[in-house]
Amino acid sequence: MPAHPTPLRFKRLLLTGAAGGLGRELRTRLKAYCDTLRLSDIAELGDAAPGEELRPARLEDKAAVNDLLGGVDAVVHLGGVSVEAPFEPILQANIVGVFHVYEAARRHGVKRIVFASSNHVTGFYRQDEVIDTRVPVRPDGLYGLSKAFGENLAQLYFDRHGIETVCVRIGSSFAEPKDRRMLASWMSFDDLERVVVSALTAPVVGCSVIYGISDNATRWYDNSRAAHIGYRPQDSSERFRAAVEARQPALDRSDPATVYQGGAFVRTGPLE
Ligand code: 15L
Repeated sequence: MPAHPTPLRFKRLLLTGAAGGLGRELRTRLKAYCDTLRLSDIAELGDAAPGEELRPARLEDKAAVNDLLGGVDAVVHLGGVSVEAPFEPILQANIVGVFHVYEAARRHGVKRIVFASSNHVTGFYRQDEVIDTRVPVRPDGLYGLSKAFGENLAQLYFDRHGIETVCVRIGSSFAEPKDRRMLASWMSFDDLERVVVSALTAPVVGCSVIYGISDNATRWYDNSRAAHIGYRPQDSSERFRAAVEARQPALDRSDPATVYQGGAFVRTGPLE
């Protein structure tokens, strides 16, 4: 039963990063919204289920990415490096790679992209601040910076070429929150599906930014400027609170990971 009730079906959707943690979740869920789901990754994708097309591709390979977008109606772009890492792999997958995706979209006339951005675009805001989707970026590392580049690229391709994007600054999307920080940043997999399908199907999005979190009692993000996307989270981290707090009773307030929204990302290197 799809978590998002939409009458819209796509002929062919492309999901990049389909072998990753969130890609595997969306692989099973997005099939309900399209006739054909094209899946891409550099990691093993297994066998194609009915209605799936497997297209392994490296994002830094311009020709391969160009082929990948042929004949698709919309793209859910999760592909790339998803944690802090040295500059070279981030440069190739997240900067060169995202450019190839938008160039291919332009050439093939693809008009809607859901870009998996990250809370780490604004990770250096403090945990005692609630920010909306229009504050200046404050990346907490090279990974967050590369996602900020992707968001800016999305804006350029909307302004120049009319390609619409919803940049989803994903919080922490796991089966359950792993620590106290994630009580604020957590997004359930059902809510992940809801935000992605809302972003794919909202009639007019231009280039929008939305934070991808559940309806958590504690949160640092205000999505009111993204209400046009129609994302209505149905889950909350609250039911995990007691267990998480019991597991992590004391917080070290001198630790930057406790002070800043990006958590441990604010102190992970290497910035080389
Ligand atoms: C991210 O952007 C990562 O891809 C994910 O692995 C989590 O660490 C998440 O942020 C987070 O901030 O919890």
